[in-house]
Amino acid sequence: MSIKSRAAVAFAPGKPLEIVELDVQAPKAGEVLVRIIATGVCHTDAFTLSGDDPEGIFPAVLGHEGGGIVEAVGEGVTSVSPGDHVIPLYTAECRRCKFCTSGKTNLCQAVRTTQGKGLMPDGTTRFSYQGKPIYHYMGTSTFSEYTVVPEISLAKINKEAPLEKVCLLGCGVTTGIGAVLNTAKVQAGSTVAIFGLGGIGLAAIIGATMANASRIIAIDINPDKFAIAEKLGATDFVNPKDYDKPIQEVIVELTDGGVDYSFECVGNVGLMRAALESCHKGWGESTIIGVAGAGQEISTRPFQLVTGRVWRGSAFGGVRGRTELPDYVAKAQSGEIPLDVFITHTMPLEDINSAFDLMHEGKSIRSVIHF
Ligand code: NAD
Ligand code: AHE
Ligand code: ZN
Repeated sequence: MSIKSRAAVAFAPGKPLEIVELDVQAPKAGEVLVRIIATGVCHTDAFTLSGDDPEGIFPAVLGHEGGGIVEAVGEGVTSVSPGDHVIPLYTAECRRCKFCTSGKTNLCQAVRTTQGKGLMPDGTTRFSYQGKPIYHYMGTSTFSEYTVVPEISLAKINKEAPLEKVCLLGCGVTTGIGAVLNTAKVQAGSTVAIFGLGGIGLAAIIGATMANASRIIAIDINPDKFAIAEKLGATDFVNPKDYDKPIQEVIVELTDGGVDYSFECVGNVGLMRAALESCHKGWGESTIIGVAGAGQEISTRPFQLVTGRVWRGSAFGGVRGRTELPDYVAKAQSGEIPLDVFITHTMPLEDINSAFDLMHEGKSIRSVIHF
């Protein structure tokens, strides 16, 4: 048995999404059918659509920043029931695999292999169009009115929380805050530099204010982003285009030797180097959040690390979604995590391609798509 679902499908890399009516099969054992109420559009969706993602597979239903309501559950599903409000997780949390039980990482691997191939854990897809399979994306595929995800890829959240806002906790906002609090574990009184002021970088500013950083340096080549950065707590604003020397030299001079922590929130390997080299000798730590395309590599002089700087990376802010997202939702409800600031545009699914245009033009922070 299958149901019909309006969806924005990426039929090929570099082409606009097409709105079509898909067939969505009923959830199998351990799976859940979710009616998506709203979804944000993250730069990673654009990255995969561009063809730069080594794991990009087409045709697929992209989208990984959604909020929805459980419509039906497959055999054996116990942690959610129809009517529950949920946020789909691209980083599952099975609580049983070697990764989950290590206590050292949020990178559950229970469904990661099939997820990376655009498939459900049994190796098949639940989406089809005109009888041909359409692939899943990041285990979430939130650009569809109905999606099917593994039970372990759902965070059950408070029904009172507005799904058209807390959907942003499915990726961008959680990633930025979590990278500061969970991955870097920024200490009170520290100096912080944030490279890139999109949804991720702005959320990292919120994380840095939560951590009581003393100085938060916001860096972007688009000065239009500085006003929101200031509203969220940034103390200094730097546009690399205003200088004729490498940006790391500017930051080192500004901070008497470099910052305690830096975050790369763009996906530019040259900027990743600059972010590392902006860190203070002896202890500065740089966290890579941005995603770079196939074939790209980072480099620096090993002396940078020999002399005490540390390079880290962060996926979904190191957050274990089923366990930790309910608390992020509560913080959004109380206003401690301000979500409205991020939502610069809202639009129906039919206009989703304009969300990508706005992102590329630097005019949006987050567009939220309503179904
Ligand atoms: P975005 O497009 O909204 O923002 C990117 C910002 O970077 C823009 O403000 C842009 O002006 C700025 N920028 C571009 N080039 C720059 C440069 N050379 N110097 C300074 N600023 C520059 O993107 P986003 O949604 O915030 O995502 C940012 C990155 O994070 C992307 O690479 C995305 O794929 C990645 N991401 C990673 C994770 C993770 O878990 N690791 C999660 C979400 C997003
Ligand atoms: N598929 C790409 C990498 C993409 C990537 O790094 N994804 C991040 C999340 S970005 C969310 O907007 C991530 O969590 N990665 C960990 C994981 O397990 O995918 C590639 O290079 O192959
Ligand atoms: Zn994302």
